[in-house]
Formats: sequence, C-alpha cells, structure tokens
Amino acid sequence: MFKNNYENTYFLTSTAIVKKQRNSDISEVAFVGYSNSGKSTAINILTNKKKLARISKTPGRTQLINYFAVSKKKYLVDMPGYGYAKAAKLLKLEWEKTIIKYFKIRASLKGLVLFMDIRNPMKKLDENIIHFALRFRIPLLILLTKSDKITLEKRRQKLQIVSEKLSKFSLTSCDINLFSAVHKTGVYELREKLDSWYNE
Ligand SMILES: Nc1nc2c(ncn2[C@@H]2O[C@H](COP(=O)(O)OP(=O)(O)OP(=O)(O)O)[C@@H](O)[C@H]2O)c(=O)[nH]1
Ligand SMILES: [Mg+2]
Repeated sequence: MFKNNYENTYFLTSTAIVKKQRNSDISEVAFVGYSNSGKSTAINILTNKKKLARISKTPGRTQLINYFAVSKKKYLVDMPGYGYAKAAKLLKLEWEKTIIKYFKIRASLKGLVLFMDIRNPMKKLDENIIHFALRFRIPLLILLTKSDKITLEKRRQKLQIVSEKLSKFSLTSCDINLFSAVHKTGVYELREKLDSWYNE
C-alpha cells in the first residue's frame, strides 16, 4: 500500500510568483514540462479526481503555479507549461526566471517530475530542466506521457532514445517511466516515487 492517500488531495492556492517556503516541515514535488505534455491530466489521474486540475486542448492552460495538498504538509505543484508557441518572448524568459528562482529558494522541493510527450521527448527546454535539476541537486523522475498514442514497439524505441540522451548528463539515478492517462500506465510507479520523496 502507499504511504499517502493521493485521493485525499485538495487544491490549496494559485500564485503568479515564487515565494519562499518558510515552513521547513513542508515537502513539495513539482510537475514540469512543455505545455500540453499532460501535467494537469496526471494530477487528476494520480488523485483519481476528474476536475482537480484544469485540463485543456489549448496549450498554455495552466499559467499560474497551482499548489495542491496531498496532506497537510505534502504539496504537489503544477507548474505552468513551457514552450507555449504563442507566448511572447518576454513571457518565455520570465518563465525560465521563475523556475530557476523556484529551484533556488524552495528548500522544501524534494523532487521533480518532468513530463514529456513520448512522441517528441528531450526537446531543448526539457534538457534545460535536466541541467537545472542537476545544478540544484533535485531528484528527477521522467514520465513519457501519452504512451497510448504509439505502438508497443515505438514505446520501446522512445525509451531507448531517451535513456541514451540521458546518459550524457551526469545524473546518478533517474527513472524513466511510461505514462498514459488513458491506459492508467505508470500511476502506481508515480505514487511509489512520490511516497519515497515525501517520506525520506
Ligand atoms: N491520449 C492521451 N491524451 C492525454 C494524456 N495526457 C494528457 N492528454 C491530453 O493532452 C492535452 C493536454 O493535457 P494537460 O494535462 O492539460 O497538459 P498540461 O501539461 O497541463 O498543459 P499546460 O497546462 O498548458 O502546461 C489534453 O487534451 C489531455 O486530454 C494521455 O496520457 N493520453
Ligand atoms: Mg496544465
């Protein structure tokens, strides 16, 4: 069984800026990735709630940092997606600044889940995130999302490609898992990883 009951998760707050987490009892895990990669969908699947996080076919849906509480002192953070094509350049720069600041000042951050559409993984901004995670020593889990969209054979190929690209980074350990909201693939593994980060 899991140490946390993810179905009890509730919405806490949304913020546009990163504030320092002063309560050292809090543990946070952040979901990051390109816009439309499936972060908000994964929050709903993880928590078994249809409408906890807002999902959209239009990229750029989540524009604020959304905080959810799995329990009183364990937070899930849904970060705004990056690479939203229509976003102004300035906004893109702001986003990078926001995420770097977040990594720097949130001592409560225990882990990072990086979401990548399995059909198009390891894009430029994904690699930037991996660099940041390394630099700030934040444990990382990679989810290849929408795995239902491609064949089993293709999934294997993509896993191979991502793990090869990852080996170029000096990450000591980083799991790469398939994820599908349609088939509910990878939900168990995600809960296990969150449990381990929250309870370390
Ligand atoms: N087939 C399939 N579609 C998915 C899956 N996960 C998400 N989607 C779809 O992908 C689209 C984007 O999902 P979101 O969860 O809103 O993506 P997001 O990463 O939160 O996007 P932003 O909020 O813009 O950063 C929606 O239409 C989802 O229904 C999946 O595992 N399989
Ligand atoms: Mg979202």
